[in-house]
Amino acid sequence: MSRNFYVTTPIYYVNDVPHLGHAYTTLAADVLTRYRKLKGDKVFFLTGTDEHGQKVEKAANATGETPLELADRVVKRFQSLWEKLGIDFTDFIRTTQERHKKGVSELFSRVMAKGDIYLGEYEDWYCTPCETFWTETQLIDFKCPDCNRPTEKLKEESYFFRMSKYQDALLAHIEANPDFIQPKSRRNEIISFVREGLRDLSVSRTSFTWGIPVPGNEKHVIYVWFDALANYITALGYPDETADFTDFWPADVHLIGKDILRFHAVYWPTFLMAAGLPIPRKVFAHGWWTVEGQKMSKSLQNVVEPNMLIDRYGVDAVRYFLMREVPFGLDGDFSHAAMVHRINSDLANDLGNLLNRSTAMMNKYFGGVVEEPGEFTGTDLAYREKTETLAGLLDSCLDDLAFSKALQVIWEVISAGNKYIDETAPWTLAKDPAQRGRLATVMYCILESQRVVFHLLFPFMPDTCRKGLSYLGWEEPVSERGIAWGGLRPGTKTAKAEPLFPRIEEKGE
Ligand code: ME8
Repeated sequence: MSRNFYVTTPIYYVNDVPHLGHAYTTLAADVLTRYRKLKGDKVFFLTGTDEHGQKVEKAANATGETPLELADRVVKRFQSLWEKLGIDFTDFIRTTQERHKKGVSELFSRVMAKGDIYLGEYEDWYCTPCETFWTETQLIDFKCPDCNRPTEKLKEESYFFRMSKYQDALLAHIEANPDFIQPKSRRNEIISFVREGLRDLSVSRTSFTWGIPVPGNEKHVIYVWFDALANYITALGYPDETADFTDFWPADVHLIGKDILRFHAVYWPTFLMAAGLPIPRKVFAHGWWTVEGQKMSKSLQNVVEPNMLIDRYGVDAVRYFLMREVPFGLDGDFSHAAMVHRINSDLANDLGNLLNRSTAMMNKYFGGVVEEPGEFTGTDLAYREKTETLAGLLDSCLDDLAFSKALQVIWEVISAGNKYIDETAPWTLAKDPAQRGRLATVMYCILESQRVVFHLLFPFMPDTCRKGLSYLGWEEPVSERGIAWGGLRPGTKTAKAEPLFPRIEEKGE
């Protein structure tokens, strides 16, 4: 049954150009989107940029641009990367857009009208890179406990959100909805954080001006996280009750990195409770990538630039690697050696070689034309069954956002294909004219299993799968219909495949 599905990525700060971490979350959202669409769902996939706040203002000062000039320049870098990475988003929101500013002001006003935002005074330690206030006891050597950078003491008049009021309701919600915060280890962290007690949250600043003014008191700008989190609803049209808002809110899943979980699993739900709006169904925090064993950082000059990776290895190899190498939710390491190894073993050897040898045999034995299969033997049936159960396995992997596991189970069918060829030995059958019917059946199974695989792998590697399907003579667009066994019609003309992934020389080979 078709349903509506709403997936989001964080909106990325424009003080920095896109790196591996940004590409990772956005890619995961894309795979999920393409998978849900393949299953016939109506999907809204939102990404965008976070353009307000002191961090962006400071970066603009440093480059001599206005914050908006900086944003206009950097946003293009994100948008062109998403195009190159094959990201199929529905909408791209920029927090400097009118629609967003209007929605944020309205959200702020409504929460204030309810009495949950009040004017007070703030004195605490601020970490600008994290855009976060800390109490003195939370600091470690007066440095930010999250990023270990220096903090500064700020005292200012500020509006406060009565977050404390929602502590019990939030805890009850988290406890009643075990899937709300994932993975589980992260959920436990949030539960302890909330249990320790929620303080009211400063939600305005007077020390700089680059932000959305507080309605009715223009001396203040709205706190950048209040502004940013609201993107998930302003993009749907909030405060207007648009069709998108009705169809897609609450979000099915907010995909984020582990460093911004508290904002999404504590601040955001309490803002929504105060505004009388439903809470997202799931917040999933993925892990962080290190690079060749080291933390990725500008000062180490080891920031992995996704454009460079795509130019070097090709878009689908990068998509495959990022989704396959590390279970979603855990930290992982990027290295060129690991990338090249995956390309050679999984993509060139297993996937590419299977298509190659089977289309070559088709050409040789049948002039590339698919023949009517005969009766299936035990080996054929086992191979067919392995192929047919794949769709169900993938469903459960993707429900759990287990992207790596999903690719693993797809690869089991690909390996089964290579093994099936070795066992059935078409080259031996081809020598005996009496075995021509048997050969046709074997070749049919080989092609048909790959056709199903290319459908199910499509969300991960769309270009490769389109190519693969066209070698198999499959002209229809990729859709749920194509997942079922038996789609390949006798008479279809296949073509000998060029290698999908040429091998790359491995150091030390
Ligand atoms: O936090 N590995 O934006 P941002 C994996 N504007 N992910 C990484 C990473 C790494 N090495 N480094 C960063 C913001 N990330 C806010 C979001 S949402 C309402 C506002 C991830 O550009 C990080 O975990 O600093 C985060 O999810 C994302 O990049 C965006 O970071």
